[in-house]
Amino acid sequence: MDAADHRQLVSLLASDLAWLEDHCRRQPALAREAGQLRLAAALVRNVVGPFLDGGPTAPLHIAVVGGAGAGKSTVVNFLVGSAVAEANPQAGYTRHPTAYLPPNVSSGWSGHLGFLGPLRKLDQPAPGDLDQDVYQVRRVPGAASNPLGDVVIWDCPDMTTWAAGGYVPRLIEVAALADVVVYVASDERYNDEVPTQFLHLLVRAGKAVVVVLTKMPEAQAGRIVEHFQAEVLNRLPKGESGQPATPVLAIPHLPPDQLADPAGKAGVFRIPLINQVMVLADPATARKRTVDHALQYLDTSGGELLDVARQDLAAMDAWRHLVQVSRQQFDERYRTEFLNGEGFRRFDEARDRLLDLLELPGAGRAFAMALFVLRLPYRGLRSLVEKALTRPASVNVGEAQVLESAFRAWMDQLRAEAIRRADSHPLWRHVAAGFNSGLADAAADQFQALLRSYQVSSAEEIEAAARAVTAGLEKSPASLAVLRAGKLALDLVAIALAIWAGGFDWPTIVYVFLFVSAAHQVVELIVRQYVEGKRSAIRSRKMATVSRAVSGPLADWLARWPATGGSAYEKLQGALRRVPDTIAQLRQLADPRLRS
Ligand SMILES: Nc1nc2c(ncn2[C@@H]2O[C@H](COP(=O)(O)OP(=O)(O)OP(=O)(O)O)[C@@H](O)[C@H]2O)c(=O)[nH]1
Ligand SMILES: [Mg+2]
Repeated sequence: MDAADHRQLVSLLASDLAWLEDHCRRQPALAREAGQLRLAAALVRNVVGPFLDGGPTAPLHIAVVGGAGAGKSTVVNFLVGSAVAEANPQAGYTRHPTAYLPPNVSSGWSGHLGFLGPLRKLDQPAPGDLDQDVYQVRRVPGAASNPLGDVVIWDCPDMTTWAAGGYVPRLIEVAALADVVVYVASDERYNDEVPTQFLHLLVRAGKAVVVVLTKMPEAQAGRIVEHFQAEVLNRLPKGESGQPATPVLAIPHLPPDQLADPAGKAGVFRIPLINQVMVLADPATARKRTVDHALQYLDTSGGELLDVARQDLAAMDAWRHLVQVSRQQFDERYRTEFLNGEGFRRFDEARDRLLDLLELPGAGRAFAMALFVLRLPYRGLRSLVEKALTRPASVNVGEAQVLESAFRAWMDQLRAEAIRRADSHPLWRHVAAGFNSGLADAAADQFQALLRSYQVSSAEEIEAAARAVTAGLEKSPASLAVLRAGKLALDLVAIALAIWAGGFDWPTIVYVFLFVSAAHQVVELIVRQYVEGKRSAIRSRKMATVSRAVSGPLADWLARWPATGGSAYEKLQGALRRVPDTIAQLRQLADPRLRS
């Protein structure tokens, strides 16, 4: 496998994860999952990709994260050793990441393709509250080199909500990049829900984390650290990351002159922080650990990341199933309410024409007429019996009418089911809302268009099938002659039998009437049977045509409807299939280099 291949894998995985993230972002209830997917994609782009590309393992990246106004920018200043970052009393001031490069730190690490995703590097310095998808890099002036060595220190926007589409993903980008994360929480708000969830996510993602608690009175520092360990860190699911315990430090509330001089007047609080970070930012091992943990996290949480998609797929499957079941009911209704009652009278005419054809033409006409006369009493009797036996034909409702009412029932069923299930998944809510805003009308338009083109072809089809009953014989004089001869033979046999049975006596007349009628009845039965076969064939064909040309395309249209924006269903399925595969392949590519 060469460089191009691993780049392809990295961009495939990143774009699948990005697509899933976008899919979650459209569902407000899945904001947290969207954040999780963003972290996964950013790990792929910012950590795994550059490593497989053979990028340098230095400088290391240290990201400072936490809730709004927690003291992140203040902690950045402690890490850098001078007041470089804008600490601002307005909580939520910092809106895009800023990288601080202490003296002697290498640059040129930002050139990797896909690095920090959509974040654009600013050419000019800008205030920290610039709310755009950007990041800036500031070289720290001064001669003293940083004890942390070759590190980039990132000041980040706050983590206060998962929902924000704007600045939170910027923070997640940098957190994913980081080799060490410094998590900052202030004394009043160290237990806030969303920052805590984010901390848990970072630890589970295998990040090396140092916690800094800020702004408490110095005397309470020990108690608050203990409380934080018990209440926040110990709620982490155990054994998930295989990480050593997360260190927790305190920087108490300091006067402004100490804040302004972190390396001097506040040195007593800075040194323990620097020491803790140095342990984790070991240049020999830190980057490999970052890559290894990123891949491990992707590997083990891949299933969980995809759960959102699985739920959506299950909901879509349920919707598709419902559409198919109700489509079958539509077809069934057409069969019972129209096809089974429809006589297709054109076939009665075809049957009479076929019987006519079997009669002798030309010279034989007189013989045929004679037989016709002989059969008159039987005919009269039969039509009397038929009239007595058959019930008046029920009025058959027109085809279009049946199809239209079956369509309305179909829509009613879908609407009712969507409303019933609206609380179970956003997809059903989406469908239910659709029915309130034009889905039924759009479906009706689809249906009418399908119906029109079906009706045109259907009328022609019946006509052609009815014509085909006799067309074959009319075109083949030889077969017609054989059949006529057969019928003639049957009539002659009937007459012969009558004479044989009655002798040359008066009962023969009665026998002739009877036998000739019976012979004709036999022929009529055969013809009737044949035409009935054709009639039921046209029934099946019409059923198939309605299914293929009307209910099928309409069901497809309906099944696709909730997946707004094209083939979302197929894309979800594709992503579900590919993501675990791609992760495994990247793992295989990275392993030899991680071990070397
Ligand atoms: N007096 C005093 N003020 C502090 C201390 N730590 C932080 N502050 C102040 O608290 C405010 C917020 O601190 P920042 O470091 O800007 O917090 P932040 O987390 O970066 O905030 P955002 O970027 O707005 O989310 C600033 O006005 C700081 O000066 C401290 O120890 N003593
Ligand atoms: Mg700040």
